[in-house]
Amino acid sequence: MNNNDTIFALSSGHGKSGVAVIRVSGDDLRDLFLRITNRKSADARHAYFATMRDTAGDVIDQIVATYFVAPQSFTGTDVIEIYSHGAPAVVEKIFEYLRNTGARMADAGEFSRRAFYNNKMDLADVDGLAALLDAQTDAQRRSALQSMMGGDSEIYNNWRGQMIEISAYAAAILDYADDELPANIGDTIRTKTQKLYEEITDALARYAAVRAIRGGFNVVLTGETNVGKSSLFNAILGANRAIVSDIPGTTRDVVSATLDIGGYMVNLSDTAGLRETNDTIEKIGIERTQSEIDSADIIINVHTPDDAPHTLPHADKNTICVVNKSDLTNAPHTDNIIYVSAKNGDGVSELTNAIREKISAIATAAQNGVAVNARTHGLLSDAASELKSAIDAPETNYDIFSEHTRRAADAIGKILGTITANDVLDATFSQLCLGK
Ligand SMILES: Nc1nc2c(ncn2[C@@H]2O[C@H](COP(=O)(O)OP(=O)(O)OP(=O)(O)O)[C@@H](O)[C@H]2O)c(=O)[nH]1
Ligand SMILES: [Mg+2]
Repeated sequence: MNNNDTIFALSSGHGKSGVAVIRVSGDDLRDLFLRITNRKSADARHAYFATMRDTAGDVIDQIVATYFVAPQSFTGTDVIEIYSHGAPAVVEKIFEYLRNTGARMADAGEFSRRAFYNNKMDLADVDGLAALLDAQTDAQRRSALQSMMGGDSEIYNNWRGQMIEISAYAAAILDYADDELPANIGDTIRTKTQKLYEEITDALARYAAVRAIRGGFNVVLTGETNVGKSSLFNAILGANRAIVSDIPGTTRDVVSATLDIGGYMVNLSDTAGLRETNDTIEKIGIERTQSEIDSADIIINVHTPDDAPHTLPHADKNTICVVNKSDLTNAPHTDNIIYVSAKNGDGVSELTNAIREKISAIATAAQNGVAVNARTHGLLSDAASELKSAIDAPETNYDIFSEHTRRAADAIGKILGTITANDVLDATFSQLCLGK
């Protein structure tokens, strides 16, 4: 293990910038640090101002550099951070310098991989870090930070610890006499297993919401042709994106745009209006509308004053009922229906507020507990089904009970990377960019 070749990468963003951060990781980088900073001695975790020179003595740049001594660094190895001017030519010159010392460019995620091997991070933390680097909205930032800072790992470790203990007790029931074990141990472990099963099923149920926070909430405009869906789409966006016309059946393809509503990322889609049609292309459009509806987190059902529902058509909690073209009528309003006019902008901000409220309600439910992602979803489902099999095992068969709870613990171990295969590691780290 103790064989970390020296790697480097640009950890700050690419392109022209005020300052660039170049990170170097390896075993015993003290000499390299002294050469870079042109010093005779240096303390760890101090910022040193220096004039960095190449081997010919020509100045590369004026820099600030810091030396982190293992294990007190991001990777757990020795680390040097060089803060130079952000010009691509400066960065390239520093890379050349480092290459000449025998260092090599790091692979994507290689710093985090070292952090993982040196027990600085587990895989749940790495998932959080990847999500944080992708965060575009405040809600994404908060959710990712909680995972990255060990919030999820704590819950997973706790679950795994309980499962291992339960499995051990179940095995002990077979091997020990009753009076050598805690009273009612059989009942106790069954109750505990049931509770764990419920907690994990709850976490799985929050997956859709966590996915929406991380990837954006899918909000879909639907309704009959010509009700003004495309007009409303443009009004919400504040931009003329979708084609509007008085010809029914104008929109064929799904038109989507991303926007920030109250700190949440929203993927808003305009769809083909629903009607009976013989037009082949329009039919395909309507099929696409249906698949958008299937993957929607929130549906906006658009009507006009002519077909305005007098009561809410369905009280689905994730549907918003809208009557558009409110400029054409003075008819009294019905509760819980939002009246808008895409034409003059009336009610559009009420509609955006309603979308935000629905999103907040979904997001609040997802705030507590682990941020289930695509990788962990499968493993959590495995854990849940093992626990279910344990619960369903015959009262007398603690052998089977012990085996299933142990397998559940293994599934959680895989989430943390305590038990893992190389392909899982490759997939997890490669989602990170260079320099992380
Ligand atoms: N008076 C009035 N007319 C509107 C309003 N919103 C849309 N319209 C008009 O209604 C017609 C249809 O608008 P679109 O936005 O194309 O309707 P759509 O629901 O997307 O229609 P399809 O794509 O065919 O399903 C156009 O002539 C719009 O100018 C509104 O708030 N008030
Ligand atoms: Mg349209």
